[in-house]
Amino acid sequence: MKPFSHRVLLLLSLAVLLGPFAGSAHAFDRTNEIFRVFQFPADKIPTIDGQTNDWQLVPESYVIGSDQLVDDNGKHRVSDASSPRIRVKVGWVKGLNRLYFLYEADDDYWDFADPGLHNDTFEVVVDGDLSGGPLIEKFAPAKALIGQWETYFTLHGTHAQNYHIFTPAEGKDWCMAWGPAQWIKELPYANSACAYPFRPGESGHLVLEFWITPFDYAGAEGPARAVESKLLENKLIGLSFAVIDYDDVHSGDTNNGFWNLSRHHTMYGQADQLCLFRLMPLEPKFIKPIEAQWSFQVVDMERRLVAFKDLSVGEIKSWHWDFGDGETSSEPNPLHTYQQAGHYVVVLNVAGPAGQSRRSKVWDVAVK
Ligand SMILES: [Ca+2]
Ligand SMILES: [Ca+2]
Ligand SMILES: [Ca+2]
Repeated sequence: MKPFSHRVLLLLSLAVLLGPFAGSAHAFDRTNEIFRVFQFPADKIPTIDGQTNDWQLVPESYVIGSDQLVDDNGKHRVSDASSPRIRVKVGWVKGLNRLYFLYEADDDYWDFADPGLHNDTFEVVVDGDLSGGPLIEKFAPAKALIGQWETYFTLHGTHAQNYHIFTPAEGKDWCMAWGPAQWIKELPYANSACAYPFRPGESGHLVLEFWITPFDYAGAEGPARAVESKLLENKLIGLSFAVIDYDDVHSGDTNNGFWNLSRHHTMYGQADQLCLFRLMPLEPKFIKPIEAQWSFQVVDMERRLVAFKDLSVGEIKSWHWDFGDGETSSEPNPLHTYQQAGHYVVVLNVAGPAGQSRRSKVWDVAVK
C-alpha cells in the first residue's frame, strides 16, 4: 500500500501546483476532449457544391452531433425535438491553410426570409494559432480608452475570426464575417455552397459545405498585411461553433435557442473560451507503406552548399542520394557542396521493410 499512498500524495501535490493554472483566463474549454479535424488526401479535396458524396470517406468518429452541443442560454434542452438536429464534419488538407466544413441540419422551421441577422445561423469561431484573447470590440480593454468604433477597426482580426453563416442565405451574402475585414469571406479565402429543398417556414434537411482560411492577423485594411494561420499536422487550433435557431420570422431579433460546442456563450467574442481541435494525420488507409520525399535548402550560395532533408513516409532502413553531379551519399539528411554552377537532377532512393521508393526532382536544386 505504501507506494500507492506515495503516488496519491504526488498527484495531490501536482494538483495543488497546477490548480491555479487550470483556472486561468487562457484555459480554453472542454480540454479533456480534443476534437479532431480530418485530413483529406490531396486527391480527395471536397468540391464545394452542396453535395455530400466527397465527405463519405470521413469516418463516423469525426462527426460532431447535436448531442455534443450544450444549450448555453438555458432556453431549451438539447434533446428538444424542435431544435435543429445537426451533424458537423471538419477537415483540412496538408499544404493548404483552409478548414473545410460539412454542416447538415434538420429543422422543423427554417427561418431565412429576413434580410438582417434574424436567420437560422451556423456560427463558427476560429483561432488558428491559439493566441486566445478578445475578438469582439466589446471584450477589449482598449474600448474604454479609444472607444467602441476605433476598437472595432483595430481589434477585430487580431486574435480570431467569427463567421455568422446563414442557413440558408437567400438574397444575402452567405455569411456575416464579424468585423471590418469583409474580404475574408470571399475567394481566395473562403467559399461556400448550400443545398436545401424547403421554403421559409417549412421543415427539411439542409446541407452546407464551405471552407474558411484562419488568420493570425486579418485586418480592416485588406489582405496585403494579413498573416494566414499555418495549418500543420498535429497542430492544435481553437474552434467552436454554435447553432442559432429562429422559428418565427415575426419574432424580431430574439432567437429560439443557441446551442454551442463551447459551454461559454461568450466564445463568440473571447477566443480563450473556444474548444481545442487537432489537425489529424492521414488515416492509415490513405498512407502509402513507403514513399520517398525530400526537401532542400541552399545554406550558402557562395560555397554552393546545399542541405538536403529526408521527408520520406514509412519505415526507412537505407537512403541513397544521387546529387546529379556524380556524387552520392547514404546519409538521411546530407550536406553537399557542388563544385560547379548549374541545375541538377537529384534523386533519393529509400528502402525499408515495405519495399523501395524513388523521388527525383528535375532542376529544383540550382546553384550559381
Ligand atoms: Ca461536395
Ligand atoms: Ca489567434
Ligand atoms: Ca429554425
